[in-house]
Formats: sequence, structure tokens, C-alpha cells
Amino acid sequence: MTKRPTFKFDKELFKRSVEYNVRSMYRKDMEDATAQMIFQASAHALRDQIIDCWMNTQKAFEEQEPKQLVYLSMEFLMGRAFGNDAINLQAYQPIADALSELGFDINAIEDEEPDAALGNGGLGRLAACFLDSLATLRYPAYGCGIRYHYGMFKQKIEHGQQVEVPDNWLKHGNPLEIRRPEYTEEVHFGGYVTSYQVDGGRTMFRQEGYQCVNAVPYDMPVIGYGNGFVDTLRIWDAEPVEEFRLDSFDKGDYEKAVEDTNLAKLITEVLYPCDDHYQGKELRLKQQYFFVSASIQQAVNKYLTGNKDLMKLPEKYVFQMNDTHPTLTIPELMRILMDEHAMQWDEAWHVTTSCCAYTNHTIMAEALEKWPIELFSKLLPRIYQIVEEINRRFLLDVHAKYDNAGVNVQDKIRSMAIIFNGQVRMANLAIVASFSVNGVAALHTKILEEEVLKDFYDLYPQKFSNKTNGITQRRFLLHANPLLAEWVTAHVGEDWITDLSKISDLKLYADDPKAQKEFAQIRFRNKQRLAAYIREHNGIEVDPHSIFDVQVKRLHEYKRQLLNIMHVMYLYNCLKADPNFKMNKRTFIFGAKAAAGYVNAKLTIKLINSVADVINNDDSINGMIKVVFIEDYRVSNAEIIFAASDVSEQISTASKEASGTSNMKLMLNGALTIGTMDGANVEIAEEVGRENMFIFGLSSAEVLKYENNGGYDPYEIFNNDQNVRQVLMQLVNGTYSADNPELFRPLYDSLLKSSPQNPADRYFILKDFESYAAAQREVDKAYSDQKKWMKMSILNTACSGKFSSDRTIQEYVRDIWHLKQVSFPEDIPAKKSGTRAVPAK
Ligand code: 26V
Repeated sequence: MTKRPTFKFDKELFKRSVEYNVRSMYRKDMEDATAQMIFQASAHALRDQIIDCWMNTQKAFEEQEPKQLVYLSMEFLMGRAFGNDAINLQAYQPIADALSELGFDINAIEDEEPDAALGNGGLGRLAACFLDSLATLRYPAYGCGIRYHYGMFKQKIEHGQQVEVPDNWLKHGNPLEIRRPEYTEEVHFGGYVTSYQVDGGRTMFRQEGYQCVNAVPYDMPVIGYGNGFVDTLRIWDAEPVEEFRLDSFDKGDYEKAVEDTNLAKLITEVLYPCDDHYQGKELRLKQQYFFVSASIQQAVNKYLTGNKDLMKLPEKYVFQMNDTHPTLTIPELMRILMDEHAMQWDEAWHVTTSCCAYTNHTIMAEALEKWPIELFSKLLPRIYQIVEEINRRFLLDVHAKYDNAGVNVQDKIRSMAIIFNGQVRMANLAIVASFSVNGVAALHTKILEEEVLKDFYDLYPQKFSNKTNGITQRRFLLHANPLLAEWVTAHVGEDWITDLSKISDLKLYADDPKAQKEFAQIRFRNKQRLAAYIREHNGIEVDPHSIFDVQVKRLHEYKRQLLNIMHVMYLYNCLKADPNFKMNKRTFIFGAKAAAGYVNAKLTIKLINSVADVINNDDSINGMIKVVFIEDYRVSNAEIIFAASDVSEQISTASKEASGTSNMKLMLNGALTIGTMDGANVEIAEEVGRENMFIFGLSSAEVLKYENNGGYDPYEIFNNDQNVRQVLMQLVNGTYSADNPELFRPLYDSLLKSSPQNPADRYFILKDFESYAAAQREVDKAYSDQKKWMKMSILNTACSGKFSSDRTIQEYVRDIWHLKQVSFPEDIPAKKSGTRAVPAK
């Protein structure tokens, strides 16, 4: 039996290997090497040291043949790997020492690594947190995704406006990946389906005349914390089957040869940076089929190396689909089982529906993936046939159940059919063919069951469950906030690193004056670190004594950054109107990328920057308010921001944010939430108590009720609320856009005018304004009592135990995946070591 993989960092070897790598990779001496070269050399050196653990882990899989999770996701927002790997190897400090002995600062070296930004936001980062937890908990798992050559665009702010710049993250190569051409799979697009008879008269189908692309996997190690266990993130790249297909050339079929090459070049070129609405882009469907087909073919082939009976595939594999993007898993598995392994429909259906599980991440109707039949069937002719047959059989079931049940069957078909109105509805396919459907927070799951997916829930109640999201405390506390991490360890021991529930022992210190003082000092130092970042990147001086009020997340109307900035405008009006207006100094910090074509989102960014320009440069308010827009918000700078936040803005229109995860990261770091009863905020309130948060606004039930009645009349508020009216008028009178007073008119209109597509103030910004302003006054009042604030802050950290992705993963394992932890004969608990792992930045 494979020995338990143990990792022992060898500092001297590491140093030698960095020097060697610099020479062999760049033909340079250390003195002449750039920071980027040192980073590359160090990352290679680190990779070399973990390779044994990685191989041992995989060997244990081969020996023990445990059931494996394949987590299929179009996005993995991994961020940087080097520092995080060092943390999980419990080798951060020795690596920092080694680099320092070589004359380099680890922080500067870490900064040389580009973020692996293979995701848009919450959904992709969740996948990354899950991998961290899976490896830490020693579960056999593969993340399967796409090796985009360009990740999430880089955001530049020019004249207050977002400009998108391509993210060429592979420019210097990726030292922490390994290309695995030996595991290449072929993926087929287009062509047509032919049938043929086999012995016994059965009709079989196959695709012919297709275009062909090679899917070549690249593996990245996913290192568990302190356990020598290494899972794998496998991202697929597309390559032409043969760069020059001589056969095609010879036949004069030059065009086809070029087409195949071009197709391959296109498929993995770029991540779609749009999460504001679903667009029926053919290339996106190609991306989906590409990575799903490669991953499922691989899983089946691997299964067959050790097993014969494909009926037992569900005993060895579970395919978790991260949103509907990988839903083609279902017809692809059916195709492989039937066309390549001659299984009958019923058996194939049984296997498929026992392997596939689906997670829903949004209730927003615009986000639902629907593919026009024409496009779908042309690109994936055989897959389309299978989907049609799934739909046909499903509708027979619906009829059988409802025909004589006093129910309008047509209504049921309208809501549940997989193919409807000329479109393939991916969520419906995912639900019908999965054994599990889950939401990502309790409220979200309830809304799915009772509203959005009610008909499906009536049909298959047993499939539905909730799995409240979580985050990894290794990255978002241990790495992001070394000072607080060390303090927590000093007070409750280090077990919180792998069992976050242990952090609740901090409650004992919430009232302790010494603890409060230390906590306050740590927070202050982190705020100084962020202030320095802002000075360097924005050229703005912010006071670390001010309240750091933070909203960092994608820009969406439903997340209501507009509400936040309108409240800033209101506060500024108060200061201007009354020189004696009392408030604590506040720094409002925003970070957000907008989808490139999302007009109102981009205009909101412009508004935030315009308000910042006016307010930050108005000496008459004595710096009481500062507004900062952090350019290019991403995982790496998020870590600095979370550690330095006092107030966490979680202000989505109730019912719209499925869960949220920045709410959890900020809470873990001691920020107090101002928020609506939406997503996981509801559960945060349950854990920390409403008295330690600032809750405001309509409830989700109220929002849904208004929506069912066509909205509300915002003019009632416009006409009656002076403060709101003043702010609204300032959107269109040039206060923040002297050159072009009409600039923000579309935002003004979105709040007051209804259109055929949208009711006025669709996201209830005016409706919630007064309640938000009142909650903000409570925030201000609470901050004035620093003892009370620190107590609340400590309690927030102390009550964040539930929100570890370790807990989430254990729930998925218990209820859906049924995996077993890989064990080793001489298993002993993970080696203890101090958490003084990370020097402060
Ligand atoms: C969002 C939206 C919202 C506006 C309308 C159209 C549209 C289209 C796509 C999306 C993104 C959906 C996927 C996503 O990122 N969901 C996020 O998943 C996180 C992890 O579960 C969760 O914490 C966030 O609340 C949820 O928005």
C-alpha cells in the first residue's frame, strides 16, 4: 500500500534549485535575474518538491480505487498559486527565509505571479475554494475546466471609465502546470448522424463528416493543508489534430485543414467575461462541449482500465455540474455509453442519472441558458438527437403523472419541457437528468423550491437540497491576514485552520479589553497596508483611522452599487448643508468589474469615479468622506482589502443574490455587515445575531410580491423624500458631470421610468434608500463606541465557523457525492506547526 505522502520542505535544496533554475532557464546569475525570473525559478523549485506527494496521492487512488468526484466547471478563479501552495505546505516562512537569504522579499516575488483569473466572480471562486477543501479533507477529486489563453480581462480606469485590457496570463508561461499530451482526447463538432445495424438487428448511430479538435490536458496541483495530499485541477487546451492534415491537402481540401486548425485556436482563446445576461454565442457552446466531452471520455476510459461493467460507473464516479454550463455532460455520457459501448437506452439513462448532479447559482431569468435548436443541432447533431429523446420520454412521464390529475398539463409542459419554443433549456435538462439539484444558500434553495423551480420540486422533491456556500480560511485568513491569523492561533490554537468551527472559542475574548486592543491594533495595521496600496495605485491619501466601508464584487444592478454611491452623495449633501453635521470619517471603497457590454454597470463605475473626484477634492468637508475605486479588483488584491475592512456592504435586492461569498470573507476578517436579508446574509445573521449586523430593506417575500404585481411607483418616493430627490436631480444636473450633465441620465431613468422590458427601479433602490440610510446611521453610531465595535468585530470573526468551504464540502460528500477520505496505513493527524507562517506585507 502506498505510504502516506509526507512533505518536508528542504530549504537548502530549494535555494540551490532556485539558483540552478535561474541559470538553466535564463542563463543568468542571481545578481542579474529579474524578480519575474526569480518567481519562475522559485515556482519550479517548489513544484519539484511537491511532485512526490502528487504522484503518491495519485498512486493511492490507483490502489484504492475510491469513488472520485469530477467537478465540472467552466470557471476556476484560482488567483495566485505560489503563496497559497507555500501556506498549504506549511512552508511559507522557510520559503520566505530562503528567498530572503538569496536577497529577495517573498512579497515582491509573490507579486510577480499573475492571477489565474479563469473565472468571472463568485461561481468560479467557489470552485477554487472547493478544490482547496477537497484536498485538505483528502477526498479524491478532479476539477475539470478550460485552459483559457486569456482570462478575465484586466480593468483599467481611464477618465473614470472602465477600459478592458486582455489578460495574457500565460505570457511568461505557467510554472505550476504540467502538460499531459499522453491523455489527449478527440472532440467532434458538426457533421451528420448516420445509422447502421448490428447483430441482433439493433440500430446504432454515429457522427460523421465532423470537424475534429484535440483536447490536451494541463494539470495543476491542488495541495491540501499540511497533509501531503495533492488533488488535480485539469484544464483542457484545444489543439488541431494535425497542424497540417496532409490527407486534406492532397485532396485539395485545404479549407478543411485550415478550418480545423482555426477551430482549435478559437475554442480556448478567451473566457467569456459576461455574467450579466446569457448570450447564445456559438463559440460558448463549443467551449462547453469541448471540455465536457474531453472530461467525460477520460473518466469513462479510465474507469474501463480497471473495470468492465459500465453499469457500476456510478460507484466510482460522480459528476458535479457547476451551474448549467457543463450540462452537456448528460447527453455526452449517454452518447458514450450507447454509441461507443452499445448500452441500451434504459441502462444508459440509469447510469447517467446516477452520476450527474447539478448546482444552481442564480434565480435571475436572464442568466438561464437556452440554445436555439438550429445552432445546437448543427454543432452537435448526435447530442441533439439524444436531448430530443430525453425530452420526448420526459414529456411522456409528465403526461402520465398529470393527465388525469386535474392539473393543466400544458402549463406544466410550458415550464418544464427541455425543448420549448425552438430552444433547448439547459437548466431543465440538468434537473431532469440529475439525481441531485442544489441551491447555494438556504433562502436561495427555498426560492428555487417554492417559486422558480416549483414544478420540478413538485415532481422530484427528493432531488432538491441546500448546500450553503463557504470559503477557504486558508487563503482568506491564513494567507490574506497573517497578523489576525497569528492572533487567532494564539487565542484558540491552530486547529481552526482545518476546522473553522474552532474559531468560536474567540467568543470568550469578545469582552476582554486586552483582546479588543490587540484586535484593534491588528485591524489598524491592515488598514495602513491597504492605505499604502491605495496611495500607490490611486494616488489618494486615506486615513486609516476612518471607517473603511467596502463593497467589492462584480458590478450588477441587482448588487446595488448604485444604492451605495447614492448614499455617499446624500452624506456629502448633508456635510455641505450643515457644517456641524456629525459623522465619523469614512472611506468608501469599491472594487468591481462590469461586463463589457453592460451599459448601466459601466455607467455606475463612471459615476463612482466622478463622485470620488468631486468629494475627494473638496477641501470644505475636511476629508470626512473619501471615495476610492480600486482598479482591477481580483483575488490577489481582494486579500489585502478583506483584511482591512470595517464595514461589509452586502446590499443586493432581497432574493437576487443566491448566496454571496465576499460577505463570508469579510466577516471572517472581522468586518461588520450592512446588508439585506438576502443569500447567505440570512445565515450570517443566524450565526452572529442581528444585533451584530446592520440589517435593512425589503424582505425577499416583499420583493417577490411587488414583482408579481408589476413593480411599485418610485415617484411616490421621488415626490415625498427631499433627500432622495436631491440626489436623483444631481444625477442629471451636472453636479458630477459638469461637461455633460446628461451623462448619468440612463441611471436616473432606470430608477424612475418603466420600459417594456423593465419596471421602474427594478431593483428597489429608492424603495430601500431610507432604510439603508438609517442602517448607515446605526453603523456610524456603533463605530463611535470603539469598545462595542471591537466586540462586535471579534464576534463576527468568532461566529464565521459555519462559512468554511470545508463544512460545505462535508455536506456535499454526506448528501450527494458519498466519497471516502483516502487513507494511508500509517495515518496520523496532520503535523502541527505554528501559524507564524506569513510575514506581514
Ligand atoms: C448572474 C446574473 C445576474 C444578472 C442577470 C443575469 C446573470 C447572469 C449570470 C450571472 C452569474 C451566475 C452565476 C454566478 O456567478 N452566481 C454566483 O454564484 C456564487 C457562488 O454560488 C454566489 O455566491 C453568488 O450569489 C451568485 O451570484
